[in-house]
Formats: sequence, structure tokens, C-alpha cells
Amino acid sequence: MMGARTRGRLGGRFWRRLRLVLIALGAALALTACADEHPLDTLTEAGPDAQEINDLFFPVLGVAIVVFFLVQGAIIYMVMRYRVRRREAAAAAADSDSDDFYGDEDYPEQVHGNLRLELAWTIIPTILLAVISVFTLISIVELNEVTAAEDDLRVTVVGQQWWWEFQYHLDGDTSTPPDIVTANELVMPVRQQVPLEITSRDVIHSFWIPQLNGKRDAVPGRTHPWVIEANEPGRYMGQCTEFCGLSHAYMRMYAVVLEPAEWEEWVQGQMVDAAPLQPGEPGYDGQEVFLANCANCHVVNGVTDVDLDDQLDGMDDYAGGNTITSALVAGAAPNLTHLASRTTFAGSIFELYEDRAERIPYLEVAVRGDLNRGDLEAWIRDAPDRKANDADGARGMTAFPGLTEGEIDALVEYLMTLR
Ligand code: HEC
Ligand SMILES: [Cu+2]
Repeated sequence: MMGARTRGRLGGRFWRRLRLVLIALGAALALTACADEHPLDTLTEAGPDAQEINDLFFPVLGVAIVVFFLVQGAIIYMVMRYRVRRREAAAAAADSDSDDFYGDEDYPEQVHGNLRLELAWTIIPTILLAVISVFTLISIVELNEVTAAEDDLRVTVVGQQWWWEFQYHLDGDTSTPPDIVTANELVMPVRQQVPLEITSRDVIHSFWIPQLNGKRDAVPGRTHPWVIEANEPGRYMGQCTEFCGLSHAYMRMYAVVLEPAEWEEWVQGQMVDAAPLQPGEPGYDGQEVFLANCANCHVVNGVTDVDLDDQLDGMDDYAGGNTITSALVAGAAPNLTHLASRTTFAGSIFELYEDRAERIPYLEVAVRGDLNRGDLEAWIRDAPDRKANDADGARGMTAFPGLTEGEIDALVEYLMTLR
């Protein structure tokens, strides 16, 4: 009797637990759905490569769901069909002289092995997995196919703790110094395959813009080819997807996809150096503060007088042994020549403009955008407070407790001239 009652109570607890699990699952799904207005979205592809992945993913998911319900269904059927029913158990217990409510003679027939069943559940999954692996291999080969011409745009992607640098080679030749160097926003033309060369300056990172393609690791000392392509203009979020230290979660990026004409205009704009400001010009004071405090790490083409040897002196930690081939590349910090033309900063975790920048055409944000002054000033004042550095301070931007508020205002005014 005892046994049967305990069983009944256990059953009740099981259903209560199941209900809790389902509620938690539902809440998690609901919360993740509204966590961010630009989620890292793997399910709505926005380019042919991501399409290729989802064309594989959804059929496999379908097969997996069928298998799941078949297996779980069989288990639940067995449990229900062959469970000890309370009344039977009580009767058996009454009959028996032992405490055991199920006498030995009442156990169901015990069997061992069933050749046909076992063959079936070995062969069917093997065939299933073999078929899936063939389609997977085909997809892997297709994802690696580069259809862009040799002299088309190529971008070297450099991951580092904890931001992304993009070096543009307009003629496709990655062995020469880049034409454009920018950070965190990979601006690219729509409906055109963009071949990438992915590498790292320090530890292993992984490049991932889920709406455009899968992941590819960024490994120091190696370059991994990859491609991305987008069907529609827009801003697609990406994220470092290989744990790379303290601020790994804050190592985001965007692919900014433009119509061909806008893309051309962007390229022309980025090729222009910044003109050194003269005394009396707005931003001049800020430029002075910048040259005194910031130019040993940050490059502003045409303004910072780059002596690469000086610059890299004591910066080995940053450069990670990579050969610096261009005066545009600081080897340490984002190139700020066109900072104001970007919509985000610091690994794309802060918006540079208040009003959601994608509502303004990308090429106009620097003119029409409403500066997010709070985050930018806070960043300059104390970057490690906004985004954690390594404990040894050898990574990321240093704090500037010595700058006055006036100097910070001047710096911001200067940075906003960098369009
Ligand atoms: C020790 C080197 C160093 C110095 C000095 C330095 N920075 Fe930085 N700065 C960095 C690094 C590294 C990053 C990227 C940090 C990140 O994204 O996590 C950065 C990022 C930035 C960014 C965001 C750029 C982007 O596109 O994401 C701005 C703006 C900036 N710094 C401004 C300044 C100003 C202004 C100064 C001078 C007061 C300064 N920095 C001094 C290393 C430095
Ligand atoms: Cu990372």
C-alpha cells in the first residue's frame, strides 16, 4: 500500500516540475525575443551564404524533430503501457507474503535482445546521418567558393581584444598596404560577394555575422579566407564568437550594407585624409589635446605624424608580432580618421548617435546625427570603466583621469570633425 501511494505522489510532483520547466522555457523564449532590436539572428538569412546554411539547417531540423517525437513517443508509450498499475500492485501486494508488492512470479517476461529491432535502429540512423553528411559536405564546399574576381574588393579582418579592424584592399591585393582602415563597421556594397581574409593580432577570435554567413576563426599568424554577401542594404549585427578574454561579450561589430552608388561615395570619403586644423579653426584645441594624449595609439591619417618605429615602441603587446605594413594601421587602436562617419564605437557596444542611426542614411549620420555625447565623453574619461580591460592594463584604452572637462569637450569637438 505504502509503495503505491508514494508512487502517486511522485507522479504529482513530476507534473508540477514539468509545468515549472515549461513556464521557465516559455519565459526564456519570450525574453530572448525582445532582448535586443538587432538580435544576432541566425534564422532570418539576409544573403546567399546564410541562405545556403539555412537550406541545410531547416531540413535537418525537420528530420531531428521527427526523430525526437518518434523516440520520445516510443519511450512514453512504453512507460505508460508497461507501468505498474496501482490496482494491480495492490492486488499483488495483498497476495504476496513478502513486503514486496510484486511477487517474483508476477514480473513481466524478461527478454534479452531483439536482432531485428537492433538492426533497424542501427541501420536507419546510419543512413540518415550519411545522407545529412553528404548535404553538409556539399554546403561546406559551396560556402568556401569565391566567385568574386581577383581584382575585386577584398577586406582583411583583424580581430583583437576587443574590437575589429577592417583593412580594405580595393584592388583585391592583400599583400600591399590597405587603401582604407576602419573599425567595427564593415561597410560593403549590396549584392556583391566580399571576400575576407580573417586574422588576429593577439588571441583566437571568431568572426560571425549570422545573417550573412557562418563563423570563421581569427587565429594569430594565420589568415582564413571567408566570404559574405547581403541581399538588402541595412545594418547586420555580428559578434566575436570565440571566448577571447574579459570583454569578449563586448566585441561586437556591424556589417553596413550600402547600395552601389552610396558604397562608391563612402569609399571616396574614406580615402580622404583629415586636414590638420589651423589655430582658430573649430576643433583646433581638441586636436592639440589629441596629439598630446591620444596620438601615440590612434592614427588620424594626415594629422598624426606616424613614425611607425616610435609608435610600435613598447606596443609589442598590442601588435602581437604582426608586421605593420601601413601607416594607416596603428597596430594598437582604431584608426580615427573617419570616426564620425561610423554609427557605433568601442566594439560596437555604444551608439555614436542618439537617434537610432539606421533611420538616417548611413552617409549622413555625421552631419544629421544627434551625438551620443554621454557615452563618448564617459569613454574618453575612463574607458576601462565602460569596458573592462585585462587586469594588467595591456589591452584596450587607458583611462585619462588627468584630462579636465574642458579638454574632454574640446576632444569631442575635434573627434566630430573627423568625418
Ligand atoms: C594606450 C593606447 C590608447 C590611447 C593613449 C588612447 N586610446 Fe582610444 N582606444 C584605444 C583602443 C585599444 C581602443 C579600442 C578599444 C575597444 O574598442 O575596446 C580605443 C578606442 C577609442 C575610441 C573608439 C573608436 C572606435 O571606432 O571604436 C575612441 C573615440 C577613442 N579611443 C578616443 C581616444 C581619445 C580621445 C584618446 C586621447 C584622450 C585616446 N583614445 C587615447 C587605445 C588608446
Ligand atoms: Cu571573443
